[in-house]
Amino acid sequence: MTTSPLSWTELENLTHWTIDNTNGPTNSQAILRLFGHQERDIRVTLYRDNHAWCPYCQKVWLWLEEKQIPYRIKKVTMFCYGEKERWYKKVVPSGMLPALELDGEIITESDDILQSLEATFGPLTHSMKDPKVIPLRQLERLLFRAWCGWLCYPTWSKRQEQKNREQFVQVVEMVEKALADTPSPYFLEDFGIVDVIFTPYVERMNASLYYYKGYSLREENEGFSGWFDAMETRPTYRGTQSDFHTHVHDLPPQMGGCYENGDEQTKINQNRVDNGSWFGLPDVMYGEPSNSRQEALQRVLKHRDNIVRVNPGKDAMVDEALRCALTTLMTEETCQPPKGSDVALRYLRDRINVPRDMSIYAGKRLREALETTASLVGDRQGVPIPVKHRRDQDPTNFA
Ligand SMILES: N[C@@H](CCC(=O)N[C@@H](CS)C(=O)NCC(=O)O)C(=O)O
Repeated sequence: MTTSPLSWTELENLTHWTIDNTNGPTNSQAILRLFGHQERDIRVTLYRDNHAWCPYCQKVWLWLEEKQIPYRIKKVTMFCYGEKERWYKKVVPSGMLPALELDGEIITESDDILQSLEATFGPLTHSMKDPKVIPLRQLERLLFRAWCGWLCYPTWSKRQEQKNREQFVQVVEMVEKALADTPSPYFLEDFGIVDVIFTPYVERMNASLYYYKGYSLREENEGFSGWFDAMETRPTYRGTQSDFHTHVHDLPPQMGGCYENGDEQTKINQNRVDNGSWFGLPDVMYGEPSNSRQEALQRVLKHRDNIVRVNPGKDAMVDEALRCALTTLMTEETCQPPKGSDVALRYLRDRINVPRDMSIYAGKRLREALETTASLVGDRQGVPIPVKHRRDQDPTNFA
């Protein structure tokens, strides 16, 4: 059945989604986290990147959320998507992220930050310097290097590509063994610091290898599979969790390039991540919350003027096409958008950022509604996502 687009007011009446950014579950929009404390109790400010792309920031972010330390968040632009804020260069002249202010002192380097935090607030189950933790930290770096060796360098022969893959898989087997060494799905007896340290890059490996190499880390390895499932039971992790689409397109400029292997499976996976369906991808396995559509709608409503303005399409056309997609999102009926709006709708589909804009299922629902609507008018794609920079994501457009 087709329907006509709802007005903005009608759409507003279809969502009452809200969360308590300050005292509620972990979320990417918060600039203050209290966990029931008073603002005067705050001793910590975390400087992290606007888009939640920086893996080292995610590590510190997760730690603070798990320990429920009251803190402020100041968001900073990464070089790859915009101008570094002048005020931040006065705080950290290199502009590097993350940084932490603890009792007035600025600390950089994520491991130093975690060590200072645990010296002040106590460890997250184990200390970074615990003899059980140190070898696992080294293993995480080994896995990171094997991943970069496979993903971030072009190969000129199938043999070299195969060798890089084998080197990565060898380290994966070491990690699988470490995970199997304890009865819990986590790295040690229970969730703790080691899981926080592994999280950012394992999440990025899962996404990037699926898309660029046709290799599904989460599905092909029992230990990783159990570990991801266990992580997804934690509201802290869910709040920082990204999706495949976001990661595979935020990594190339950050890593200096990601190289695909041209395999059939890779092509299938790429098509799936870029064009859908986004449901059933191994970037999330917990069940979809009942309010994901309402969340997606609420988040678009909040930014709708800027979303329309930055879109390369004409404002009136984008406005109507977007209302069509949102109508479909909420009513599950198709809604015919204006002629020629396929490019505009897919431009937006490709620029939803999880978790910056919304949580993972809300992002999937919105991508799906945009694609369904675009497909009614054509198969043209949006302006390609750049790989050398992501200035198309400049946060000043949404200030
Ligand atoms: N060793 C540092 C690495 C931090 C790092 O590489 N940060 C990147 C972002 S992931 C950065 O700030 N780059 C500058 C920028 O992108 O603006 C740490 O552990 O904190």
